[in-house]
Amino acid sequence: MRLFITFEGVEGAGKTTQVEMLHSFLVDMRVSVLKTREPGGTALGDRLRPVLLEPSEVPFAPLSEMFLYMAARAQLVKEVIVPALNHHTVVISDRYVDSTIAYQGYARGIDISLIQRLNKTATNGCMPHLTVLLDIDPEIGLQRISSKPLRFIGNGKDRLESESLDFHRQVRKGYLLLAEKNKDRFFVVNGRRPKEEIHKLIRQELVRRYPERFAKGA
Ligand code: T5A
Repeated sequence: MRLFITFEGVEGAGKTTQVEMLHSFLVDMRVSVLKTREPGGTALGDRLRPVLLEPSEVPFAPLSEMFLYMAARAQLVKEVIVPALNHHTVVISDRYVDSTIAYQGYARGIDISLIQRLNKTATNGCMPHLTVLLDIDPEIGLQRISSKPLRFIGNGKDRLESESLDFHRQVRKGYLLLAEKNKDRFFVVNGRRPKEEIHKLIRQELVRRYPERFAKGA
């Protein structure tokens, strides 16, 4: 069975935490599983990641930013995601196509249908079967990551984290609209719940969707 799961949400929503928890759970169940992230996950993506995230004195043109994310994605899909899915390995990705729609589309203002077309080209139509949206007020998410060790010079925040609160509110709004439009694919969880509770809800959702495969370990 091909299964591709993505995690989405605003900064500090808890995506990486839940990716790790789900990955460990599936490894314990002896499921062949691979976790990756965007931007990153390939040699090219890992080189693009600092370009995209390090604070920059010169603002990026929104289209340049979008194409860089798309370039990292095209490489990840071709080099990692599709080969893994072809080997029936479950793939879990920390961010994917919906991030570009939420950030570069709803928040930066690039035409959504253009992003959708480019996403389709970059991924060759490889879409997630399940997208977990960890929904949280961006103020809380940004508060959570502010306690992380400083990673960048200046205020310690990356280029996107440094955007205004209004920008991050647009991102959240965009995600909620995407979830509303793609009800079958999205599973929306309140990101303010305790980590273990969220993990349990995600496992329950997997059992609900794929009982033959996951009922035993839940
Ligand atoms: N981007 C990305 C675009 O603009 N367009 C795109 O197309 C793509 C793919 C990526 C940046 O790039 C942008 C979006 C991003 O700005 P990143 O460093 O990968 O940058 O940033 P994030 O993916 O946002 O990762 P973060 O680390 O900021 O947030 P997470 O992964 O959502 O949160 P996590 O799990 O690291 O948790 C943060 C803190 O909260 C705690 C954790 O212990 C940790 O301390 N926590 C909880 N606390 C209380 N309750 C819970 N339920 C908690 N869950 C986690």
